[in-house]
Amino acid sequence: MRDAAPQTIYLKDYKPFGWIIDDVHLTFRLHPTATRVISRIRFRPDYDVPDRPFFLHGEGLTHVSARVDGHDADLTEVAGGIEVNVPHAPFNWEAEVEINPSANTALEGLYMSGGMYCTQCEAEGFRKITWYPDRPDVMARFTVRIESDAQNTPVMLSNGNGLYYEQDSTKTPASNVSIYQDPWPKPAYLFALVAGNLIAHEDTFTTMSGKDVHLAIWVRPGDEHKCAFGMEALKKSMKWDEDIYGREYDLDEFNIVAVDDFNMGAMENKGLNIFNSSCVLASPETATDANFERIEAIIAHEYFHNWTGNRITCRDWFQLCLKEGLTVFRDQQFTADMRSAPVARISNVLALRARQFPEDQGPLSHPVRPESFQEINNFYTATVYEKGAEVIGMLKTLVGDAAYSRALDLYFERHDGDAATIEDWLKVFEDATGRDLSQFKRWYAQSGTPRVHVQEAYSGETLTLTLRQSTAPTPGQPDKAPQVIPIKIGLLNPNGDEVQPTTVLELTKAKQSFAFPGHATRPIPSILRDFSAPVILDHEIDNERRAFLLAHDTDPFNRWEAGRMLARNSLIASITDGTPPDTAYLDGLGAVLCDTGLDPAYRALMLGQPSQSELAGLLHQSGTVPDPAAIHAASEDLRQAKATAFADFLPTLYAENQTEGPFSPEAEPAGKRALANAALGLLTRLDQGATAAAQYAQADNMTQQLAALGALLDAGQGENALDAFYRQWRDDRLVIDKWFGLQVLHSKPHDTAGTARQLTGHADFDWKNPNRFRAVMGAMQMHHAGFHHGDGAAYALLADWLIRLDPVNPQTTARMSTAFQTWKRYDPQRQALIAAQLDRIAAQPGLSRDTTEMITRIRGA
Ligand code: B3K
Ligand code: ZN
Repeated sequence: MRDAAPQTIYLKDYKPFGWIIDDVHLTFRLHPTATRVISRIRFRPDYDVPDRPFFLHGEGLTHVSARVDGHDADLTEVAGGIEVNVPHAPFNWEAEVEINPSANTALEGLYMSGGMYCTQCEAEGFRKITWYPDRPDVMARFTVRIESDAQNTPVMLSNGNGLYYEQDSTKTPASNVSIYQDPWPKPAYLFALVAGNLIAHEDTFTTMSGKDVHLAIWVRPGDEHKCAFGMEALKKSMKWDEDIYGREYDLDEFNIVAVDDFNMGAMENKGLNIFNSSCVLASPETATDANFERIEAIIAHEYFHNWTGNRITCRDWFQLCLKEGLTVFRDQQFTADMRSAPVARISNVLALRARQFPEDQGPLSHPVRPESFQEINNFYTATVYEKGAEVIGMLKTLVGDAAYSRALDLYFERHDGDAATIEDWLKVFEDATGRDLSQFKRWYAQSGTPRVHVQEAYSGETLTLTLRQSTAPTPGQPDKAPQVIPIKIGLLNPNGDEVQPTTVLELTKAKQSFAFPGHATRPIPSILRDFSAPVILDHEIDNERRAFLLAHDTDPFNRWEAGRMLARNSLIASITDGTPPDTAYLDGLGAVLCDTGLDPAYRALMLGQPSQSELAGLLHQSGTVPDPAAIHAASEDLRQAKATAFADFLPTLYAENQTEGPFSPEAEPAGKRALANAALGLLTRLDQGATAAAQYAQADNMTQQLAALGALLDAGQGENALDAFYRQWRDDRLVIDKWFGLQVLHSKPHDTAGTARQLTGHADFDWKNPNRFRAVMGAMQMHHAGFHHGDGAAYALLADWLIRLDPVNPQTTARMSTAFQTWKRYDPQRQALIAAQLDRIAAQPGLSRDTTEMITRIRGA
C-alpha cells in the first residue's frame, strides 16, 4: 500500500461518500505485534449521489484478505487506501488485516501504552486499524468483539454497552472475550478500544428520566486513589448538561480510561473517553489546584461532546469548530457555574491572548473554519477551539439568552444523528430568531484579530462614542470586510456610580457612532465589558482614567483589565525608555489586594502582569522590535517594585490566605492558595526564601509544595529541595513531569537552554512520552527570555529534538514547532537564527506531512 503524498484538501471540493453503512462488525484478535482486525460491513448505495469508484481508506495495514459478497475482492491499492470493484447495489464486505500496535509510536490508531492497548482515531486514525471510509459523514452502528489470549488483558472495553464478557485465565493461553455494542450511529473517529490490566473506580448516575448509568474510571493498579475528583467532575457535568441544555446521557455505561502516552488532553470516543493521565488523575498530594481545575474542565468538555460532537457530528473536518468551539463554550459556561464566573472569564481571556492572538497575528493565522489543509491534525488550534468558543459567546450576546436556548433546542431536535455544517448551525439561529446572520458568518471565514478603535466626544449632555474596526491582512486574505462585533459597555459617573448599566452596541460597519444623551456630567465609559468580542481594543485614555476604572468599574472583567493596562503601560515605558514602575498603578493595585471584600482568586489574578511574550507581541504591533532581555528585566523590575511597595502588608496577605483543615480543591480554598502563593512569590524577594523554605517543609499538598519549590529556585535556594522533591516523587510520572518543567521555567535566561539540555540527558527523560517531552521542551519555549536568548542555543536545541521526534511522533512534533510561529517579531539576528533552524528541519529527508506543513507555513514566502 502506498502512503498518501502531501496533498491539499479544500472545503469547496467536498463530495459525499456515496454509500450508506448501517452496521459494522469488528473482531479484534489482540496481539502486541500482530493484531488481527476482521471487519464485516454491509454497504448500500446512496442513490442521491452519482456513482463513483468505491474507495476505502487504509494506512500501514498488512492486508490479509477481502471479500465482496463472499468472493475475493478485486481491489487496487491507490494513494491512502484501496479502490474496490463493487456492484452498484447493496453488498457485504468482509476483510482481515494485521497491524502492529507495539510499533505504533505515533500514538494514532491502535497502540500500546505501558503494556495496555488503546486507540486514538480522531481525526484520521481509524484508517490505521482497518479499511474503512474514514470520514466523519459516514455514520454507522458498531458491534465490537475483542479476543485476547493474554493474562495481562483482563479488561477489554469498546464503545457503547458491554453485551458479553468471558475470561478464562485457567486456560493456557488464557481466553478473554468481550463484546460491545454501540446503538448510536457514529463516525469512525469516535471508535475506541482499550485492553489491559486496569482497575475501575466506579459509581452510578441516575439521569433525569430515572435511568441508572454505570460510571467507571479505569486506571493502572496503583492509581486508584487518584480518581475520586474526576468522578465527581463527571457527575457534575452530567447533571449540568441536563439542567442547562436538557441533554441526557444515552447509554447504560460511561467509561473513562487514563493513558500515560497520549498526544493531547483527552478524547470523546462514544461511551469510552480516553484521557491523558495528566488530565484525569489527581490527588491533593500530587496535583495542583490548577490541575484540579483543568481536570474538571476537560472531563466536562469530553462529556459534553456526547451531544455536541457525537450525537451531532461534523460533515467534514473543515467543520471542526462546529463541535469544538461549541463544546469549549459549554465547558467554559460549566466552569463559570461551578466556580467564579469573573475569574473563569479572565482566565479564558488570558488563555486566548496567550495562544490564539499570536496564532491569528502570525503566519499560522487561519479562519475558525479553515478552507484548506494538508494535515487536519494541524488544525486543532486555539483559533478553532478558543476563538470558535468566542464566536458562540458573541452569538449568544447578540441574540440574548432566551433565543440562544431556543436555537440550541432546535439544533438538537433538527440535527440529532446528523453530520452537520456551520451553515446548519447558523440556520437554526436564523430560524429561531428571525435574524439575518450572513454578516455574522464572516467570523467563521475571516482570519485575523479585529482592532476596534474608540473615540469619545462629549457635548450638550451627550457622550458620543465613535467606533472604527479594521483587521490587518493575514495569509491568503489581503482584504477584510467589517464584522458584526458586539461591544458591551457601561457608563460610570465620576464618583463611581453606574449611570448606564451594561448594554450591547452592535458594531457592523467600518465606522459607527453611538450616542448616550442625558448625562449632565461627562460619564466615564467602560468598554468591551466581559471581553464581549475577541478583538484588540484601542482606546487611548490616560492612566488616571485607568486607575479610576481599576478602583470603581462595576464590571469585574474590565476592572481587572484596567489594572492589566496600567501594568502593561508601565512595562512598555520601562522597556522603551527605562521609566521606573508606575506608582499610581502600584497604589491602585495595593488597594485592590487589601480589599478583603474581593474574592482571593480575583485578587490573585490582579497581581499578575502581562507575560513577556505578550509584551513582545504588543511591542511588535506598535512597530518596535522587541528585545527579550529588556522585556525580562522590566518584568523583573516591576515584580521587585511590587514586593517593595507592598512590603508592609505582604506578610498579612500571606497569613490571611492560608487554608485550614484537610485539603479541598474547591474554588474558594484554591483561590486563597492562589493569592497566598502570589504573595509568597513577592515575599521571597524580601526574605531570601525564608517563608518559602518554611512552606516547603510544611506542605501537605502539591499546590503548596510546588509554589514553595519555585520560589526557592527563584531565590537561588532550591538545590536541596529539588533533590528531595525528586527522591520523594521519583515513582510518580505526573509529578516528575512537573519536576522537569519547573527547573526550566525557573532557570536564568542565559541558562535555560543549558538546563533543558542537561535534563534531556536525565535517565527519566523518556522523550517518546509526549508529556515528558512537553515538560522540558514546552517549558523551554514558555520561558520567553530563555528561549529567545541571543545565543540561539534554545532554538537549536528545540530543532534537534523536533528532528529526532518527527519520525517517531509527527503529531507532537508538528504541535511543538509552533514555538517558532512568532519569529518575525524579533530582530534580524534572531530571525536568521530561527530561519536556519526552520530550514534545517525542513531539509530532513522523510519529514512527516504534519511537520512539513507546519514548518512551511511558519517559514512563509
Ligand atoms: N476531539 C479531541 C481532539 C482530537 C485531536 C486530534 N489530533 C479532544 C477534544 O477536543 O475534546
Ligand atoms: Zn473537544
